[in-house]
Amino acid sequence: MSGVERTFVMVKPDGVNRGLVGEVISRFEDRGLKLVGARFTQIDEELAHEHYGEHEGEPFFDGLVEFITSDPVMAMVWEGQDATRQVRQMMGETDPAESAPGTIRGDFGLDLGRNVIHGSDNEDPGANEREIALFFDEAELVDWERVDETWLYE
Ligand code: D4T
Repeated sequence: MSGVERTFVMVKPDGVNRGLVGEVISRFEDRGLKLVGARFTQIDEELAHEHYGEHEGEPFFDGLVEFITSDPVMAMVWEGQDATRQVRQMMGETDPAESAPGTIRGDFGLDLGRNVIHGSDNEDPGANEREIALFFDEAELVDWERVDETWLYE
């Protein structure tokens, strides 16, 4: 087993309201990724600004903050080989309209501003660790072995 890492994933308020939390968790579980942290929470303005700080000043920023703070999110940490990139592939493109069927956004979304899920950017080194630290204390993350782990990795 090589390149095992942890990545931050969040079902956004649209996904929570549409009852997609279980579906999203199932997809990652079925793939073989391991859930090591989860928190159902409502993001406040301060955390929204920290999390989406790179977009401050963009025309869509205020709407994005209003949306992400509007209702609960399901914040999670998933672990596995190449987890950050694999999760991004399973999510699809930022715009659901450009996302392939079979991806989460391609199966469950239509609009850029309601794209169901967030996952750390695999092209931004350290994004996963930075985002995990924003939402979780180290003690909230669990080290454990899936019973099928020896069948998931060579
Ligand atoms: P997130 O961060 O939500 O996982 O999305 P991505 O990583 O795939 O994409 P992003 O950071 O570029 O965009 C963050 C968030 O802003 C919304 N958005 C984006 C929007 O409402 N209008 C826009 O024009 C853009 C570019 C969607 C995702």
